[in-house]
Amino acid sequence: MRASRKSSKGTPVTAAATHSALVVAAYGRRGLLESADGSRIACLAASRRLRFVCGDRVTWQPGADGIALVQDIAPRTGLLERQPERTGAPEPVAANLTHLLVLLAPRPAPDLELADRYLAAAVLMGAAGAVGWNKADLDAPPAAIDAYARAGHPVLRLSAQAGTGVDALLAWIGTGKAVVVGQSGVGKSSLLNRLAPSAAGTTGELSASTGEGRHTTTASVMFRVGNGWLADTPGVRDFVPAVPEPHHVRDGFLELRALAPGCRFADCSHRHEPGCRVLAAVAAGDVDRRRYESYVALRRTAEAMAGRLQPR
Ligand SMILES: Nc1nc2c(ncn2[C@@H]2O[C@H](COP(=O)(O)OP(=O)(O)O)[C@@H](O)[C@H]2O)c(=O)[nH]1
Ligand SMILES: [Mg+2]
Ligand SMILES: [Zn+2]
Repeated sequence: MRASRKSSKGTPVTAAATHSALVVAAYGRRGLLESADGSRIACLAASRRLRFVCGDRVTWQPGADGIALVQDIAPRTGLLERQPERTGAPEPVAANLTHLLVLLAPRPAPDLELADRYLAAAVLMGAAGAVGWNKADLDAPPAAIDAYARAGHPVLRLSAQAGTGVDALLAWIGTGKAVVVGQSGVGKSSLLNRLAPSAAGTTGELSASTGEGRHTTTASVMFRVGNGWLADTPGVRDFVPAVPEPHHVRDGFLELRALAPGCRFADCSHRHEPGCRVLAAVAAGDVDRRRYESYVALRRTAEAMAGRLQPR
């Protein structure tokens, strides 16, 4: 696995061959890589500051014991990042995403504010966002879900158990890279297992490569589904998208973004300004009030965090 090349000064140098691959599982500094030919190899970050996530394109060199040492991460697009409340640095969740599916179900009781925050993250990273109503075999979606379709986020009725809606989901993902997010217990992993027959085996593969079992519930894993990819993530109780400035939150809500050009002030926060087109639409019932209140709450959260995180 060694290749010779000439340095710029013409001196022959020998260096370990560098390969490129896609990160298909990540747990801390460890994970799994998949090459273009479909082969997989366990990997480890070559340095402490390197933090790869599912969907990352990386370069690696062979290390000891057949482990791939990840040297570098290619520039990312479509990065899903959460802002932890206590530390300053945003945490990457998955990279190079084109699609984000928020999964909801009759059980556990749907947390719509959480769904709003994930969809805002999707819009802000330039990815398409949809709502999946899983366990449709148990119950139809509540009326509140209609607000998503009206805002411009498709709503897919799914049953990971019965296989309902699977074709529509694959058609939506197309050749893209998607991530499924949501509360614990809504059926994210069940959906992955339904779409990617190899999914069930991979947690074992990951355990074997690291000699640990406990991370199988906290790792993110990604699989080929149809003509694209789908990443599974651990369930969360809370999520705040990382934004450069609190006012960016405004651009994460499709229906508000569409109305904003009608506001009197270009930097309207849609909360108290005169001549606000959004406030008028909320009052008239043209914008879903619950979604609007989610926006106000997320903006307030982002403002509070920015105040705490930035030294004055
Ligand atoms: N009735 C029904 N149960 C489901 C469906 N999908 C998942 N479940 C169940 O919901 C529970 C949680 O599923 P899981 O995939 O672990 O959820 P996750 O935490 O989001 O990954 C399991 O008991 C599944 O069997 C579904 O479509 N219908
Ligand atoms: Mg799961
Ligand atoms: Zn406004």
